[in-house]
Amino acid sequence: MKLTDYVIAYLHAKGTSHVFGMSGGAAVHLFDSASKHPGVQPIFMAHEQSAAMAADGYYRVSGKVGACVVTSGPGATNLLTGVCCSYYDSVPTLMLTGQVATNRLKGSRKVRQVGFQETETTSIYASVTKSAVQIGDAAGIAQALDSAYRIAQDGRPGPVLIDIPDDLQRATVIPEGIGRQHASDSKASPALPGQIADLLRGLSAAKRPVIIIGGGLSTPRRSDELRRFLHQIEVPVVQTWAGLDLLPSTWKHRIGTFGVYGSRLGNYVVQNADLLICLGTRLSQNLTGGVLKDFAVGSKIVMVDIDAGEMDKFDGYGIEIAERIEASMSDFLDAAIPAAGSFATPDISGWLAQIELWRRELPDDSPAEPEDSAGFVDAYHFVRKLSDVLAEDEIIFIDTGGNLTWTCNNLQVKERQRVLSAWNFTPMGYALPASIGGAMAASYAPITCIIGDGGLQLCLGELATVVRHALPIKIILFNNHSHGIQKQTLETWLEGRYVGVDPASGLGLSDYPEVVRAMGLPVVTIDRSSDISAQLEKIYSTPGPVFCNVQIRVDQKLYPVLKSGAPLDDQMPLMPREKLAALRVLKP
Ligand SMILES: Cc1ncc(C[n+]2csc(CCOP(=O)(O)OP(=O)(O)O)c2C)c(N)n1
Repeated sequence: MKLTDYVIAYLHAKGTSHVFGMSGGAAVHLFDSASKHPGVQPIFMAHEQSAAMAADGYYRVSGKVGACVVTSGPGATNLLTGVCCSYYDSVPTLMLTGQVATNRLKGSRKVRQVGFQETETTSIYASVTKSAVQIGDAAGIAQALDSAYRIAQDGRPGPVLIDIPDDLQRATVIPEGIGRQHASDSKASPALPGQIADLLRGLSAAKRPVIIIGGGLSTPRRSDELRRFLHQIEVPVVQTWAGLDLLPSTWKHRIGTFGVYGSRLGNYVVQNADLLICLGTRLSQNLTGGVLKDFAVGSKIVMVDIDAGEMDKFDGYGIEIAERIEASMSDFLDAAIPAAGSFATPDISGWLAQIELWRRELPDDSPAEPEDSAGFVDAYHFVRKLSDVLAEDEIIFIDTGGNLTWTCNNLQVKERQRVLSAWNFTPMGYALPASIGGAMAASYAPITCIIGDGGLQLCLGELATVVRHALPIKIILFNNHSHGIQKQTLETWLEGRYVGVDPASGLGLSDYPEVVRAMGLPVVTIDRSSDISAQLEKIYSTPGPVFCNVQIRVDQKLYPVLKSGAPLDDQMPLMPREKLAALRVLKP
């Protein structure tokens, strides 16, 4: 059997149904094999970066390893930004990169290149994959694929890469072990039941407990088990953005988001807690704020994480993680659900009353229903209207910048919706290619892609991919004719001196509706608030792709937001100082 046929058959046996990529001299055999296999469809993208993002989106939607095939040199290097998205969000993907033939590899010779486009792919990717290997002979492919699938998914998941020299791709291999199952290396620690018993005892004794849930509960996804656990313990829950879709917005004890761009209520709850239990979140700086010693000062912090390094990293840096439970979310929940059966619910009526008081008293930063001024719409208002229209099981990919912030802070998440983004790497230009991968993973189920006009420029070519496959993606462009988030950064830090953030300060932006129409997509423009609902109804009842150009007000701010250096409960726009102090349970 030809080696590339073996590779594709292996992917199929593991449940990977699509390979995303672009052709090139060192990738033709892999694509030829994919095109001949009835169960693996090659999807040709406009850019390899997009292919890696599509593979990432494919996993987030299906839970199956996403795969890419690209050529050597520039094909391989172009994957980098997409691979980083997967690495930092713990998404298992498999990158298959072509390489020059083994007799053209430079080996130990003191030169930069021997073969055409020769590039040391594995060393480039060593720091952003769990494993990056080049096979040295054809027989090595079986072992390389076995290891790749195991490593990608075991422990803390992440991307892996196999570099395959061109001559080996054409070699013959004996088709052994295709699809064989491998026992996982992961085993729950024997200490886990005792640690969970301690955690539940602590929770029963707490006066102001809070559970924080994050993206680690989605890689792999454990939302059903999480809900079962939360039902049993009934304490307030705050979410990171990556954990936004783990619970519907109507969940009884759901508080909302917290962090630098999080909700004021979420930040008050976290800052005033006496027990924080962190599940599937590494407490990034975007959550804690920049001054770690001011984070949740009166709280005991318990963290459950598969990666001990994420819990130990705070030692000596201002946050004390009092209890560290090293476990996967699956192992933790499998043990915690039965243990919580005999849980003694704490009396937290005072805490719940305090939260209700904050809910009433904290300022609402999203503007009220705006006047119907023709020419633009308010982003907060638009997202609320969009929430009404989106289906119960809609898959929503969001890019980065203001559009991400406005959406995460205002979307009313429904029962089975998915809300997805490259949370930790946040490159512009992610949402559209990831939506393509998601659409393939969900067998052409409807997808909503939210993106800014800056982000769209980085992946514009992928609109051709959407058209080519008639993918039912509703692309919602938050068109504020600028890099909205960057404008606000410059207003905060450089007295509003704009550089390279809008056309007047040096940025080139196109007439997107015209460009997109020329690329073959239907375009609808929304530019007055009274039209939003009717236009959205029309868009969402139209089958296939639709591009929705939403004219967002150019001066739209991202509020509330924390200025670096401030404690979490002191977001901008700043509250009167007396009110800030009066609302704090714990006085600094
Ligand atoms: C590839 C990449 N380059 C630069 C940045 C820094 N950055 C973050 S958001 C942003 C502007 C985004 O503008 P736009 O997509 O129009 O979104 P808006 O904030 O206006 O909603 C920039 C330049 C980034 N995140 N990714």
